[in-house]
Amino acid sequence: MSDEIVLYTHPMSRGRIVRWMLEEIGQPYRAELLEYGTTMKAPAYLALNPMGKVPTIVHRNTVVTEAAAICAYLADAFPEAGLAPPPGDPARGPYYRWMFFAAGPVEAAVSNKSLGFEVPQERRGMLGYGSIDEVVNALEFAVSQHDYIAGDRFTAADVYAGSQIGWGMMFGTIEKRPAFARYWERIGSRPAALRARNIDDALLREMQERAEQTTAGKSEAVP
Ligand SMILES: N[C@@H](CCC(=O)N[C@@H](CS)C(=O)NCC(=O)O)C(=O)O
Repeated sequence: MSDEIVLYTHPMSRGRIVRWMLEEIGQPYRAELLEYGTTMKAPAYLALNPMGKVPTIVHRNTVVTEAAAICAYLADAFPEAGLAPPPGDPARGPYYRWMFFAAGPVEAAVSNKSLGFEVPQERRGMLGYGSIDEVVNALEFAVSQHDYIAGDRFTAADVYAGSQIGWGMMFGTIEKRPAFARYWERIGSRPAALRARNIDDALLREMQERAEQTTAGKSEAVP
């Protein structure tokens, strides 16, 4: 059984959330970069993640997919990092609450909004997220109660929900409300968040340069 943590990712993906989490826990890890549509859909990777999506981690023969689940798993596997209130701690309630809220209603509402899908008023009751406005209002409530989403301490729920908020504001799917901007300022500039961002930005530049060189090589080869 290997103690090594392997992260399967792409630098422009939800894998960024997990890299941030890994940088927060401070354990060594190895990243395996996959390409959209090719290595991500190859049998070897589908055996780990039948969705053919990133991120996935493998640790001690355990495969974990789903960015929120990976964050929660890592927080529990490395309790010394103090990124999850322990079972029995009252803060475990809001920790679960907002982690699941971000992985379910927020993720679905934001994805649908970015696709231009509007939920008809009379159908809101049957959708887990109701409407994007209700979700964003609830999220604003969540980040306005304390400094962090589960209370007075930064946790893995901030990595996951905070990533949704930071990206949402950047891509225009979540309004830039003052409460979100203040929250993002508190968590998005943490040293681990900056390290993770720098690593993925550099990898993305390298991938883009390689792709440009390949395209240039191909067009030069055309007689
Ligand atoms: N529910 C998954 C979503 C993962 C996901 O959609 N990843 C995208 C990149 S951000 C992906 O791998 N897309 C490739 C594909 O579907 O072919 C999670 O939270 O980890």
